[in-house]
Amino acid sequence: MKEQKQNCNAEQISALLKYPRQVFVTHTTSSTNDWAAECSGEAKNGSLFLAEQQTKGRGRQGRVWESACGEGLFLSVLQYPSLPPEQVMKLTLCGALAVCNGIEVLTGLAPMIKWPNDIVIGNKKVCGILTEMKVSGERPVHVVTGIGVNVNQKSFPKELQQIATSFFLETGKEWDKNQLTAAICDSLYEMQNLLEDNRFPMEDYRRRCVTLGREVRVISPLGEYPATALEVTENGELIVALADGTRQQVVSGEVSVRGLFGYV
Ligand code: BT5
Repeated sequence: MKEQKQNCNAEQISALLKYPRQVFVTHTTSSTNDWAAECSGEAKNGSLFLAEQQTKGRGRQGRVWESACGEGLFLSVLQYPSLPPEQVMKLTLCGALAVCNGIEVLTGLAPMIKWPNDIVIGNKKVCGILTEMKVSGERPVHVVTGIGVNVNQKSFPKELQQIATSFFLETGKEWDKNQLTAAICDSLYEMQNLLEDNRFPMEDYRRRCVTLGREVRVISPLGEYPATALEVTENGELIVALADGTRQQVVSGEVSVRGLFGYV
């Protein structure tokens, strides 16, 4: 029997969640990250914001996130974290690991992580995560974790064909975005509890991280240079070795991995 694609539905997501949260769903918005940030202070901690399409879906540094109607999951989680600022980087890793676990539980696929938080299957990107924060003084006022997952796309625009994949393209069938949302968000809840308890499973993150041991190109404000990725520290920074053997710590920014997304 042909499986029916499900649109996002707040009641269904609420019924599927093991750990209850407020859930808001709309058909069209500019960006679920903006919508979540606009609701900061009013919506409860952990609230979910979902749309069927985004008119201005974005990635990091103003890049566009392809957000055509219906086939992708566009989800933002609004949080008021009690973490000290130095731990906030770990929230990003937490998001990546939770998304991987959620995808694996639902689909049986084995997603991997390109540091810090792209989710890949094989050599292609299946999910991007955009963490945005409003800070007052030393503390974050809120953190919005925006998660874009390619679920039921049958094809991608030309410029993404070599770098993007979807669950449909990997498995030949359509998947329910409500079940996926619940699986990701329940895993996120469990991961964040571990993080706040200082028990974030960094070893699981490292095992999933395709960047480690690979040749990479670091793109920083100081320039672009080749290196080898060695390890991810307890705080989530990437340690790389340069050609002359010097070690360097990469905190954020861009790291292309040789062989991924057409980088050779
Ligand atoms: C990301 O940025 O990967 C973060 C994407 C976050 C999207 C979510 S959707 C819900 C929430 N609301 C938003 O407005 N955003 C978040 P970055 O690492 O900068 O990657 C962007 C690059 O990925 C683009 O320049 C393209 O090359 C590629 N790309 C764009 N759309 C894609 C897609 N659907 N699948 C795979 N790759 C894509």
